[in-house]
Amino acid sequence: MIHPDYWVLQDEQEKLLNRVNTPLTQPTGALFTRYTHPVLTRAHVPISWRYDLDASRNPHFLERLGVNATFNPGALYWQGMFILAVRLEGVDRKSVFALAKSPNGIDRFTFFGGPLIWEDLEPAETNMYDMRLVEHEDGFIYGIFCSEKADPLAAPGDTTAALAETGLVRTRDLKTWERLPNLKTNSPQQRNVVLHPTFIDGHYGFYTRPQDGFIETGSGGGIHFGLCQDINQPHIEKEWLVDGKAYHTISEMKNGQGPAPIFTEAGWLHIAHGVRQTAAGLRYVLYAFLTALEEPWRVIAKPGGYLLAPRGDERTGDVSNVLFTNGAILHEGTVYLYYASSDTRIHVATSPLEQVLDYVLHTPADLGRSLDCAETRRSLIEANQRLLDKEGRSS
Ligand code: M1P
Repeated sequence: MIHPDYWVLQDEQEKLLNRVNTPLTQPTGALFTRYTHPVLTRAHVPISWRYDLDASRNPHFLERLGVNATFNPGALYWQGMFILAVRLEGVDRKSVFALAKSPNGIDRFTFFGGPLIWEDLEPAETNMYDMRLVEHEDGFIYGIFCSEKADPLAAPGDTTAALAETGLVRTRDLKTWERLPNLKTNSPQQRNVVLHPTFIDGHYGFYTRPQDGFIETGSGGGIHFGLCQDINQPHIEKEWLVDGKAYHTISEMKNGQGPAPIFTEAGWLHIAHGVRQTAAGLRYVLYAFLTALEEPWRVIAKPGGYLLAPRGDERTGDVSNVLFTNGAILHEGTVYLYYASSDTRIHVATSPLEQVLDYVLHTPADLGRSLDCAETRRSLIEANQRLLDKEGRSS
């Protein structure tokens, strides 16, 4: 018999799932519209995925398989639905992937189908997370994610050293998933690897992030690009720099490609994350840049600074002061950016593509030095003063 508390929880969750998500009033000039509520939290996870509903087996109706957080989703517009491939982290710290869908991309996201499962090709793999969903020109939908295991070269007794590689799966129907071997590169570790959606001279293109260690990128770091001939035995021989980390910028410590870039007439639109060190720990913000259509590794425009940084409640969570994105959708001229705050919950922010391109193409670059930045600001002030002198209201 179903435990009676189930119906109480079910009614509560029903209200949450049907809650309307209204846009927040933005300060004038804000690039993206944020929304009142996160689109997905752990409270959205179906009750039957967490509780044993049977009153005889679970008389106190305890949550048997708790969920700690829902974050860092890949995103795809597919068959009229906004689809998210969510990182669903159990209280046991293992992440699994689960799909959620919404008819409008802003609210009414519901999980469906249960956690994704495929052939276990990598038995040493302990954790999987941060899937990018990419509809490739070859007809498959790919899931590219971080495949993590204990570092086999860890010093005796070190139970924290980890090794990050790139896992790959593909599907045509979001139901049956085929696991491919992990991507091989010449870098000791990789995270934030993303498949480019089109072929490059008949090759698969990948944005990579070579790194020496699990957290520190060391001599590696920076978003790179590499080509792979055979996706069934994925291997990249050579990686070259697309957008590097740099001293005293938002990406001083590291950066990483977010979703696969979005095709626009002006170039490939990239949204990435940049990480800097602060006295309170790492700070993750989101930034954008544009690359050439024929050479998606060549940056043609890069505004200075961030486009979205943690704000209000977004600032706190399991890993505070973090915004991270690995999912975005361009639908009917609007960019839907799915981002997680502080490794805890998922939000959406929207902006007309035209506005995002204006931002990317016309925002001054970071010139790298305070005095040069002062000069940029002084030019703006002087140009504005000339305009105000001509047209301004007299007081
Ligand atoms: O905790 C913040 C983020 O840290 C990692 O990103 P990066 O490799 O750039 O440091 C990832 O583990 C990501 O999942 C996480 O949100």
